This record gives sequence, C-alpha cells and structure tokens, in this order.
Amino acid sequence: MVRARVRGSGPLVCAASRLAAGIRGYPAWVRGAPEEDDVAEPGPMKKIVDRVVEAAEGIPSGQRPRMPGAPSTEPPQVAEPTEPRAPLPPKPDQLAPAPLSAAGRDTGAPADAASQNGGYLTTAQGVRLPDSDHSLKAGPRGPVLLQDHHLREKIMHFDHERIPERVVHARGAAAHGVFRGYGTATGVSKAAFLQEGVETPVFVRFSTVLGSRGSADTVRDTRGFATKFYTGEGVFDLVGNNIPVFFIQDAIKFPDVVHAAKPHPDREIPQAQSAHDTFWDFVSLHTEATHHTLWNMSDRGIPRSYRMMEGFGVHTFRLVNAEGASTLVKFHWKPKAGVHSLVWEEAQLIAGMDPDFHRRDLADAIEAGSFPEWELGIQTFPDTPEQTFAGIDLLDPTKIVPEELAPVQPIGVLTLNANPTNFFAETEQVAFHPGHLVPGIDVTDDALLAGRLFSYLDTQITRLGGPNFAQIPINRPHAPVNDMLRDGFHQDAVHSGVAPYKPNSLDGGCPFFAGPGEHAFIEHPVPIAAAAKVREAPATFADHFSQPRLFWLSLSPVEREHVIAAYTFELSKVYEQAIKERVLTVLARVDEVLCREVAQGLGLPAPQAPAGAQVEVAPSPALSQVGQRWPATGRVLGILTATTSDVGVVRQLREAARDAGLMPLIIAPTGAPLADDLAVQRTYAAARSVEFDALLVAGAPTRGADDHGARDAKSGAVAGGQPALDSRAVLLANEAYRHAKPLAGLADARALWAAAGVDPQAPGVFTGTDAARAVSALVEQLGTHRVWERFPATAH
Ligand code: HDE
Repeated sequence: MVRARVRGSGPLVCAASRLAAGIRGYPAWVRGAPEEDDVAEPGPMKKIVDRVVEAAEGIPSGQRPRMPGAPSTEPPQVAEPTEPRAPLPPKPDQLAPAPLSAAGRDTGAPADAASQNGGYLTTAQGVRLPDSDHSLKAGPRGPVLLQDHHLREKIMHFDHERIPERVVHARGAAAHGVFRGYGTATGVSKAAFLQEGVETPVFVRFSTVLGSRGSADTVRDTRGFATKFYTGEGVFDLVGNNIPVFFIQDAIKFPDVVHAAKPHPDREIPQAQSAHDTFWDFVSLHTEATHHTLWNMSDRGIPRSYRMMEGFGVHTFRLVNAEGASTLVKFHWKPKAGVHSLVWEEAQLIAGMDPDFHRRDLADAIEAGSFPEWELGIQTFPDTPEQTFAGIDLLDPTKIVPEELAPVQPIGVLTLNANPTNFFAETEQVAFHPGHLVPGIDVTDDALLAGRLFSYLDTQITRLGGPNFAQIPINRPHAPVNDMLRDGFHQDAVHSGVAPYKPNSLDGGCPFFAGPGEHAFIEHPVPIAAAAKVREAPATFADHFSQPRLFWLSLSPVEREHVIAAYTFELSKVYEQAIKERVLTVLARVDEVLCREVAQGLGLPAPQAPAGAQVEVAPSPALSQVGQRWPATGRVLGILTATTSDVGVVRQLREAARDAGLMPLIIAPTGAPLADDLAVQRTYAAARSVEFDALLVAGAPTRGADDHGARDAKSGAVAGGQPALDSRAVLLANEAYRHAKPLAGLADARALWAAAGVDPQAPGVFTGTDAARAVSALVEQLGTHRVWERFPATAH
C-alpha cells in the first residue's frame, strides 16, 4: 500500500492515489500499486508505454523505407461511398495521446477512444442528421429559418475554430516517441526517468520562432526543440532551441527582441525572417545579441531537416542526486544523423516550392519507418558559489562552454516513432513550460530562465482559453494527479469529495504531502548571497564579442563563406545605410575578414575595430558541422528516368537505394507508372532539385511534350541547354550540382551533364554503367552530406 505522511499522525492510506498505472522500470509507488504487484501482470499504463516502445523496435532505422504520404488508411474509390460504415482507423504511423483521465488514471479505453464515433453524421448532441448541404428554408427560394438548429450549430462552431497562435514559435511540427535512460546520469540526478533502461513516452515539437502559423518552414531563423517527457514522477519539459545561446541575457528584454524581429508593425512585412531594418537596428545596438545572430547567419539558421538539428537547453540547469548534491549542467541533443543544413538558394526555393518542407520531412521519415534519433547529453560543472566554469559565466545564456573543455556525456536516447493523429489536438494544443520539472532536475538563477518560468504558464491562459490546459489530452501527465486546483473554463476532471483544501479531515486528510523518500519535488536549498536590490547585470555579462569570435574561428572555410553570404544578403535588404554601417562596426569586433567581405558585398568601407577589441580565443572544432561522416539513412534520392530508360535497371536502382535506407522517388516525363510495381512519384513538370539530397540519372531525359515556354516558364531555364533534352531535367541537374549535392548517372547522363553545366570530373559526380556502383557512390558521398570540396572557399 502507498503510505503517506499526515501532519501530526501516523501513516495512512490515501485511496485516491492508489492507481493501477504501471510504468516500465518505475518503482511500485509510482504506479500506486502494492509492492507485491511489482512483478505481476503489466498495468494498462505499461501497455501504453510498450506500444510506443514496440513501434520504435518494430522497424529498425536503416531498414528499407516504406513509401510515405498516403492521406488515409484505405485508398478511396472514384465514386463517392454511400454505404454507412464506421470511421476509418488512424494510419499505422499515427499515435494519439494516451487514453488517460484528467487525473492521470488509465481509462482502459482504446487509443482512438477520443476520435469520432459511429457511421452516421450527427449533431454535437449525437442526433443523426439526414442532410447537411441545405439550410432549412421556407421553400427552395425562400428565406432561411432561424429555427435551423443544425445550421446555427455548424456555423457557430466554425466561427470559433481558431485559437490564438503562439506569440513566438507559432509554426511547428511534432511527433511522439520514447526516451530510454542509459543510467549514466544517476550519479548526478535522482530523476527516475534517467535510470538505466527506463522508457518514457515523449512528445516533441519543433518550430521556427518568427513566422506565423502558415509561414514557410525553411526561412532563416532559430528552431525550437521542445520535449515533453511523460515520466512516472510527473511531466518534465525540456524547452530548448537548435542554437545554444540566446539574443538576450535577461527576460525583460524578450518583448524588445521579438518586437524588433517580427514584421514591421505598419505594413506587417517581412514574414518569418530577420532580413529587415528593425531586426538589424536592435541587434546592432544591443550587442549581447551578436553571438546568437552569428549562429543565425551560419548554416544552423537553415537546417536541412528537424531530424538533423542539435538541440540545446541553453540555460544552465541544476541536477540533484539522491544524496542531495547539486551539479550544474547544460543539456544537449545530438542527432544520430548528424547536423546538416540547406544552402541558402535552396532554402529560398523551398519556401515557395514546398513551404511545409520540414514538417513533411519529419512526418514522411517516421511514416517510412526511418525513425529520427538523438542522444541526450549533459555537460557537467561543479556547483560553486561563483557559478562559472573555465572563466565562463554559467548564468549568461549568450555563452557556451566549448565541448573540448567540458565533454557532452550521453545520458539517454530519444527515438521519434509515431506521427500525431490530429495536428490541432496535439501539436497545436501542447503546452510546454520550463517550470515543468521533476525531482532531480532544478533551475538556476539565470535571469532569462526566470522570466520564462512566468511566461509559459501565463501565455496559455490566452492561447488555450483558461487555466485547465494541463487537462488537454496531449498535456495530461502519466502520473497520478491530485492537485486541489478546481473549476475554471474547460474543467474536464470530475472531482469527488468536499475538501479541496489542507488541512482537512472531511476527505480523510487526502491529499497528503510527500516526504523526501516519497519522490517529492524539493527545491534545492541554494544559498543566496547578501545583496542589494538593483536593476543591473553582472560585470562578466558585458563581454559580447569573445564568443562570437570563438564561433567564427571554429567554422570551416565553407561555413564561413556561408556566414559572409548570409550577412551580405540580410543587410542588402536593410533600407537604412546607418544601420548597415553600425552592423559593420559590430562585425569588425568579431573578425576583420568577416567584416571586410560583408562590407565589400554591400559596397561600403570596412571599419576598423578599436585597438585590442578582438580577444584571443581558442576555436572549438565541435562547433563545425563538417568534417565527419554520418549515416545516409533516411536521405531522399531523386531517380531521373526517361522514356528510353531500361525499366529493369530503374527497378534495380530503386531497390539498391532502399536497401541502403534511402528514400528513392522516381521522376518521369509523366505520371504513368513505369511498370506495375514502379509508380512515378514526380513528373518533370512537378519535380524540383530541392526535395532531393542526391540525384541519380537513369536515362537521357528527352524533351517532354509539355516542355515549352508557353506552358512552363522553367523551359529553357539553363542557357546553352541541348534542345533535345528536357529543360526541367536540365534545371534539376544544374541546381543539384550548384547546391553541392552528389550526382550519379548511367551512360546517358553525359549529355545531361553537358547541358546542365555539370563538370563530370568535379568531386561528387559519378558517371558509369554499373547501377550498384552508382548507388553506392551516392551513399558514400551522402555520408558527408554535401560535396563541399566541389566549390573551394576563398575568404581567408
Ligand atoms: Fe520561449 N516562449 N521564451 N524561448 N520558447 C514560448 O510559450 C519566452 C526562450 C521556446 O513548441 C512561448 O507556449 C520568454 C529561450 C520554444 O510550444 C512564450 C523568453 C528558449 C518555444 C515564450 C523566451 C525558448 C517557446 C510562446 C525570454 C530556448 C515553443 C508560446 C525569457 C531555450 C514551444 C508558448 C512549443 C515558446 C516565452 C526565451 C524556447 C511566449 C519570455 C531562451 C522551443 O511563453
């Protein structure tokens, strides 16, 4: 039995907390079950966790991918169905929030219990309807009658379908998954979910920061990386970004930086980007933003995929172990696929071609069975009164601690293995909060974090319409909830008893306080130094330039070229010359090459930094994205076929690509299948290079019937193209080549290379007759993501 302490009395049984939930690896008390049941039948909660875990284990990453994208569980017929039948089940790749009550009880209901029910159209009251196409009127041409209850209900509900979008991070995509603890953190944290082998369901939402809900995915911006761990000790949220530093050191500046970065308030442009006057005005005056801005201008600002981003907790957190000892830590998510980015032209094209690029990529990968994975790691620092490490102020969120000084130690692995069943119910309504902490994880005095601890609860009141957002299914804890919070809009719990107050005797004293041995969350007793009330920052916070310089010096030559191009692009979009000049004075303090090259692009003189402004710093090679090899699994391959292509060879190429874990998409002149088992995924007219990581040419793409300027402006896009070849295919090869992607072609490809300006001798271009070798050449090249050596860097 669960024993709980009551003020001034002996141990009592709290009936309300005796729950059947069983979570893998958790002690009996978490499940609220008697000790002797520890090894008994798995509880319903365990089944939920198992389902998530089995999904992850069922299709190992790297196995042949399935073709994603079917909108529904069953392919439709041409004719409209008329025979009543039950709603179709969710797709196999989809998962809904666990069927728990608002108080964390397992309802025993099937996973789709919250979805629509019954084969007939009904009102919201369950009354069947014969018609939903015509209003009730006084005669076919007569006035609509006010008594039409169905019309009123339907329109009333429609009028209120929207909720306010998030004030920042409005645009996002999410997935379900599971986190497995390695047990390596138990020395520093008592959090139960970090113990070895413990499996915890999670929901992860990735986002851009600036854009509205409908904005494009591939804009230059920071990305959010927010993870909700449904642990047996309550919900823990790690609400991080893909960039390890932030624009500001104190939360009180957040409205300023967001107002500056969001569209101008008069015309409301530009959408979802920083290339405008108010952003650069602010960051050039508020130079603590320099480090974060430099990361945004680097390749980190345009990720190839959510699957290929690092995540960072940004702030320093505090872990507390079973003995009550505190360690300061920084959290890192390391993607097993490596950190990879788009090139800027590609990002811009995609924003038009497929504004949902990142969202689709995540959902497709999961549906295809290519599950993204990250290791969670921590950098640990002694919790000294100064809260510094190697001279770096750990409370300053504009600073990193280089991994070379404090290695990232892996403590668990995250696998995303299921797509949400409903975007609104899950991705839109999920509510993260950095203050959702569990025993063993605590906050520090970071002044940026302090403001967040207020903001994330507060914002949900407007966004989710009241204080009961924790009861929305995706937000429900997978742990017993007995909170004494009552009533309010959208109250979903039906609380029993008469005494939601403490102390009480009428409800038997329940709920009870938990003691230290009963998994209570106890704030770490941090000593506070005597101080006066001031509106000031610590002196170390005044260093705004050493770490931007550290980041710049840590990048490889090609990454630096990209940074120069990004600053030049963004500042070219700034109207006011004074702001451009001011940014150049900031860049001069970071690095003279960076400043000089950007100034040259802008046609402005490069200012000199004040003497001694540039500090000596040691680069951190871990900050560079290039120079390693990563698995090619889950990469998208375009197989360009022609009317002359040998179908057997195309089949062989596709199978070899699938065997290598790639996602091959067949491109053909029209949508007609090449064979019964060889469907076409893209036509020449619809394909664009930007959706492929590599291109494989399986035939000379002769000119399609629709390849003429009146029909398609892409026709003749590449100057000097051979008229015999299709100009869309020529453009495809030309772009892929310029974007430093691996290219391979069988014999016929030579004509395409010539027309597209592809140098067959250039690095990463394979031409041959052996299909298997062509695929393995691409896989080999994809291991480094791009063929950067094709275009050597010049800035130095
Ligand atoms: Fe946020 N942030 N933030 N933020 N943030 C929100 O919360 C805020 C900051 C981050 O997918 C909002 O529910 C303040 C840093 C992510 O739902 C809001 C400050 C980091 C998400 C809010 C910060 C983040 C948000 C908007 C300065 C990285 C999306 C809607 C003190 C460590 C979560 C909402 C999701 C969302 C406030 C700074 C990450 C308004 C006041 C630093 C990933 O509450």
